[in-house]
Amino acid sequence: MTRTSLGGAFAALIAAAPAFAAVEDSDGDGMFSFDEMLVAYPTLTEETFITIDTNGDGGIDEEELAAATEAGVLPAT
Ligand SMILES: [Ca+2]
Ligand SMILES: [Ca+2]
Repeated sequence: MTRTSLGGAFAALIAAAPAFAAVEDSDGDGMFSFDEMLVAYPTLTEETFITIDTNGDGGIDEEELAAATEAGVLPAT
């Protein structure tokens, strides 16, 4: 019973966090590269990455990531 309630609290925590919080800009250039996106989305394909990169600058900014999350383009994690 304890395990069930703990699981519920954990699920609520995950649901409350923004979906893009999982992606980390590890080199600090202000954009998420394909490699940085792969850390959060291991099944991401280059084709999907290009689709998400709507301004074609080779990196995903937070706006593009939020739009992709809303559109459901990103693979499930
Ligand atoms: Ca980066
Ligand atoms: Ca971009």
